[in-house]
Amino acid sequence: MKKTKISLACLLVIPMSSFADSSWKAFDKDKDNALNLSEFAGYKAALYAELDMNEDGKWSRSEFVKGLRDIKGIDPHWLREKFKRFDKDDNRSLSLEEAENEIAKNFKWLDKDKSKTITQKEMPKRF
Ligand SMILES: [Ca+2]
Ligand SMILES: [Ca+2]
Ligand SMILES: [Ca+2]
Repeated sequence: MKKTKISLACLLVIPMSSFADSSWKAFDKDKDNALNLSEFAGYKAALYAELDMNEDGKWSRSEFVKGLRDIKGIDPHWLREKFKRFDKDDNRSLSLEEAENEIAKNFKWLDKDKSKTITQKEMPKRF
């Protein structure tokens, strides 16, 4: 299987201003009102960087659940379920690889018409 390469590791070292203030539109580099995979990965990487409180490049369950609840107002019960699904090796921590996998899967899932971009219409409200 060909692995989609997203350089999340590189993106994480970019200093981020507060994620809460920026919408996905800030990551739409070519301004076509849609996110391609690399733009989407940039968006997600910024969000994940914000979640990693102790900046160890991994996400504990509490960082993931508490962070997304505080930033996005997402239901913690739902987040815990999500974390369990993301955490493939079940060590209660998300690695970069696990996060990258999820970002690629998430992108595919959101791209309903398989156009390889996520348009404004496909974008979930909470984005
Ligand atoms: Ca775009
Ligand atoms: Ca961490
Ligand atoms: Ca894990």
